[in-house]
Amino acid sequence: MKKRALVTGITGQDGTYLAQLLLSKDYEVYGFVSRRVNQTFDNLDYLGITNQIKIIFGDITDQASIIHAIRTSRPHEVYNLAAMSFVGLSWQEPIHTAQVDGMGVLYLLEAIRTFAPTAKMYQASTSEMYGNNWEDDLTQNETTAFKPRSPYGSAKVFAHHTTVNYRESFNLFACCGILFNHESPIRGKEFVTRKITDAIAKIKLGLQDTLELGNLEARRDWGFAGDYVEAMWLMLQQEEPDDFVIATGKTWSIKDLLDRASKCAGLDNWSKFVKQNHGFIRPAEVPHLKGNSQKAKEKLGWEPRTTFDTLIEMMVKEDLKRWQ
Ligand code: GDR
Repeated sequence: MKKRALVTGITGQDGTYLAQLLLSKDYEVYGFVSRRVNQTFDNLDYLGITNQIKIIFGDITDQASIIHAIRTSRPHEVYNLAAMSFVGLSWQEPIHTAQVDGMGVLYLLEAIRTFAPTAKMYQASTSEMYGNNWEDDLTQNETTAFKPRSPYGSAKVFAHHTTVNYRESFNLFACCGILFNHESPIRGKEFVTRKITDAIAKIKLGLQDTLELGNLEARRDWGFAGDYVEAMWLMLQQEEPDDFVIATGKTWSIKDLLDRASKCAGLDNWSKFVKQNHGFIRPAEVPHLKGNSQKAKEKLGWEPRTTFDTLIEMMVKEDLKRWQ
């Protein structure tokens, strides 16, 4: 019998790579899709897997639709990747963000507890929950206290604690993956990596003159989304549910990212075309992220395979191809 997985947020970057992974493992994959948020299947089309997914329309803030999805798919595994995932927007839409990223998770947990109590659940937690907190060695791990700096981070902290609480109270097999930034050629263009690789490709080809960015000093731990979805799956294959940091253990500034992306496109000096736009500076910034994923290495046997240099090169090459 095939295993069945229900993936919320399947049309996003992570949902798409995860669906590809699950299909390669012979799962029956159900995708929970909101008609209102994202009606396109561009990412799934990009990987050529759209017609292998069973789509169930619904919304993570509409519990009746979640129950319908759970009862229809009868999942062995549920991956909750549905979210308002753009941190910058969360200051403009704080209530919507809390409803989707916070309350949505509670609706899902309740539906699983009631209608599929033996299903295993993955919750997409995030390094944004740490805010401006780190250990003495400047890394964040599973025990580092959360000090979120955005409505997005706060909503995710609520979702994280609620997931852990349902595990401890009702014995649900629920795991939180605390994923640090993870990117790919199908990353949304609102995120800084893809914004930069897309613009650099266009500048290289003479289709754009300038690139406007916010804070160039922030540091992030960037990995490849394709590697990170393997960690999600591994968490649900363990004997016991647990929470894991998934990261590369390295950190780069936006300036480092600009250096690398320009070099990949054969552009010599990004300061000629990059302009600072204060509109992209956040009301409160997370200055430094560098994850310690030692626990994932020891317990899941997971390690990132793709280096930062390879990742950025992959993204720039793909964007050059798209605009040529
Ligand atoms: P982040 O990703 O907020 O870390 O969350 P993002 O790429 O949006 O920002 C990274 C850093 O770059 C700085 N920055 C800019 N960011 C954007 N988007 N646009 C700009 O013009 C710009 N200029 C500078 C930001 O200030 C920030 O410091 C991502 C999301 O995928 C979350 O959903 C996820 O939980 C975390 O990663 C892990």
